[in-house]
Amino acid sequence: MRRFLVLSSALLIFCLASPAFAHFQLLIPSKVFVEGAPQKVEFFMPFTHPMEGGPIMDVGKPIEFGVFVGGERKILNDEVKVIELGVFPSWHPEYGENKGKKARVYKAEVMIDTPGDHVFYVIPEPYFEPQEECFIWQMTKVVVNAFGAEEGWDKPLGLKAEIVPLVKPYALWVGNEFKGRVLIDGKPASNIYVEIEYYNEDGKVKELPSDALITQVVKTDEDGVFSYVIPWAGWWGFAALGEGEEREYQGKRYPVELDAVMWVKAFPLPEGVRR
Ligand SMILES: [Cu+2]
Repeated sequence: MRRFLVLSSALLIFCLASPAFAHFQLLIPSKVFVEGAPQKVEFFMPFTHPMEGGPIMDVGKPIEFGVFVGGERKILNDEVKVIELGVFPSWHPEYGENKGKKARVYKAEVMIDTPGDHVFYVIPEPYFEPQEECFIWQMTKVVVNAFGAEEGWDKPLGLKAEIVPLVKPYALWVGNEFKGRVLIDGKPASNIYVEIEYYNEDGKVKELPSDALITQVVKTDEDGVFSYVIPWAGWWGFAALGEGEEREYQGKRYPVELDAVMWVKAFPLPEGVRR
């Protein structure tokens, strides 16, 4: 599935006005549950268009990668490694500048040996999007549960922008509703867009009725709360689009789209009850 892109810069006003081209910071763990014995969990963190299966945007090393467990914050920047994946394909609007360029992707490996919810987060480097003339800055979370101790998933971490789940985020069946509250600078973000995409790993989804279905969109209510019913199994990303402070780049000031992102995995229905 590849979109046919006819983008004219005149049509693009700035980040918040163009939800048709959604970027997501991924933070995908190799497992959601650690059980039995201490285990290593690997985290994959490309900045990409997950439903379209690419391309991967080239970004600098994350500002911070870490975990909250038992109310304590552990910074794990030393575990973050860079790998290079792919090049920009010609259909992507940023192709011109990036022709033939390899995109950097970050990975981390973390040993989990204590019980409790491990709320992992990444604060990436703000990404300058030349087509939209703005920065995209996505504070991203995912929860790994260890040894059955279910505590911590619903606590805010105090990130600049964050989704605080209102549903236990690692126990979702297909068809369950995922619900969260968006906080920006600690305050509920009302009436903002939340973009939702499936992580189309291995190109499982090949065709869509329209490009409109690449990204689904819901809005937060007065209290910053949004909800979404997950239609099929796999990893789903939620990106609540906020507004940050302007940032300077090559002598000019640009708007910053400050987003709160969270990843959840929906499990297929158990065999005996599947329709
Ligand atoms: Cu892009």
